[in-house]
Amino acid sequence: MTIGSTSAAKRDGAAQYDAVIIGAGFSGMYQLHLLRDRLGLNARVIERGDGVGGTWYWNRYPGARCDSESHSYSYYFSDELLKEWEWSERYPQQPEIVRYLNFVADKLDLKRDIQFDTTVTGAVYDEKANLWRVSTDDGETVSAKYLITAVGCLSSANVPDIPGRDTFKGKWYHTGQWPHEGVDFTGKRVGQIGTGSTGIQAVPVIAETAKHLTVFQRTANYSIPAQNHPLSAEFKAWAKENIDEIRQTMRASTNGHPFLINERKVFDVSAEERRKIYEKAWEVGGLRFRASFNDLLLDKAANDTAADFLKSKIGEIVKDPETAKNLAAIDHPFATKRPPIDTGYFEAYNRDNVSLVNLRDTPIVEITENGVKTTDGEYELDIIVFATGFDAMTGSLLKLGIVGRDGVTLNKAWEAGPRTYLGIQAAGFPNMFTITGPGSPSVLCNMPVAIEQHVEWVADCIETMEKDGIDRIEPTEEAVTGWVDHVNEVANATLLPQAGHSWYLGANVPGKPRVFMPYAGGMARFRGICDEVAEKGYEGFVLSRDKADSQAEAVNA
Ligand code: N01
Repeated sequence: MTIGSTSAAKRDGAAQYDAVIIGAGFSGMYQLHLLRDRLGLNARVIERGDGVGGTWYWNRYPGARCDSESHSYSYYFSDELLKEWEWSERYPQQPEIVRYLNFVADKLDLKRDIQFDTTVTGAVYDEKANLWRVSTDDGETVSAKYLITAVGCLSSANVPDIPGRDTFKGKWYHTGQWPHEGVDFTGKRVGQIGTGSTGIQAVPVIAETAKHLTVFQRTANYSIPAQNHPLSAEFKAWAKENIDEIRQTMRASTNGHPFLINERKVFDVSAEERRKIYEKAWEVGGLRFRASFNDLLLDKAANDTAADFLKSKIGEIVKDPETAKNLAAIDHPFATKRPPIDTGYFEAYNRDNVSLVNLRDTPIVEITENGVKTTDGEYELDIIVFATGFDAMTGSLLKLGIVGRDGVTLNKAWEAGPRTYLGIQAAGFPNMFTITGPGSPSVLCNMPVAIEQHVEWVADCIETMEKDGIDRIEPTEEAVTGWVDHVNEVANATLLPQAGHSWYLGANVPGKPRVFMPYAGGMARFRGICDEVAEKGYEGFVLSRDKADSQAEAVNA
């Protein structure tokens, strides 16, 4: 295979590509662009949906909106794209993000190399041929030297297996598999299970048209107002004139957002000063609240001050004391679960047609044909909305049917939890790259920033391999073990593992191994580590060439 090939070769009747990319969201689209348009490789994207967007293609639930500020929720690799596109609001709604991704796909002419409406059913490494054989639900099998999984961290819906679910006579929906034609709640009795970021966005919108909305809350949650608003002409002009500065800030920041975490510590200031800082941060809104102090995730006593402030806000907003008490009965430190941001969430409970059920006091017993039954009685419903999250970070990868060297499945290799080096590769799966995989900053970061870093690193790595005639790359077991230890170590230095029921730990899916999955050491630090690994000739990886007798020869082990 040579750099510069433009069309798939046919081998044994099957198409052979240089690279197969699974998923056409932010990651897959950019990976295609780099491999095809920068490296001249012949790459194919396989996508389950019938359009681009990935997570945003599926998550069309009422109120779906990005929690990252729009001017930072964009590809920053191209000034041209940044200058041409215009966001309308501080936090873009789902349809606007899908429009943006279509704009990029059209501008870069990506769709001609994306196979839509196709689900990958298996990806098996053929060691002899050093090829990945990728099969799909249309009966086709294609081959590629490189396999890039760009399936997103939050794509595999978690629909809890509550007894009786299938007996329900009304309709039920999961927010992550929302019908494209929408759902009409007018005059309906709706039950929503789940109060994470998604549920908190959905409640106020569903409440607008439903006859009654019953929210079933298992874990009470903090939420900060988004303070969303249309973007002014001045702001739009500022964002276009300051692309370099915004890019630099996002790259220097811990979480890839366009603002830095304040250097001060919580107890550096008086209680009165702190209150003023929190009040101001509440008014500014969104994830910037977390940036008020630099020790909120490091010191429990410091965290308590933010937690108490946010709980007191619930008491100020929600009129019914019992509802306010249940909403504020939060059992984990602030931001140890992904902090939701909202538009009118707590206010929605002041409506006559919204009520809260605290599942900690009265757990769900079953779903009946009429609705949801808790230990306290039956709630009759026409529609149930499962805002119950995802089998995050690993769920979508493990569904792909990946089989590596010696017939070892990814499911087997990760049965005690995901094991990667830099979140990019797993030992025993040569030439398979994962974008924002477990062990990378991913979901602790503004996703496009994490995605661009991974995609560019992978493209640079493949370019080096092609130029140097390298046939395969995979990490050593030792490097993987070292990285897994490091991921745990940096997580344990924070309060993050203290939210024992968090999806960061896989705790939301019954039977899933409890392992802290994202890299909590910060995006800027992670970028530095990845760059250093590459500069040192891909330290921790084995790069090898095929010898004439087909025994692989290691070039850097
Ligand atoms: O999912 P979640 P999500 N019985 O897992 C409850 C991103 N996101 O879709 O906490 C009863 O956070 C569960 O309760 P508990 C963001 O990264 C981004 O809301 O497990 N309840 C919880 O309340 C976010 O973190 C944006 O006790 C059950 C809820 O369901 C991630 O997606 C917008 C249950 C699930 O919360 C996931 O958020 C939205 C059961 N059997 C989301 N099972 C934007 O930026 C689960 N729950 C736009």
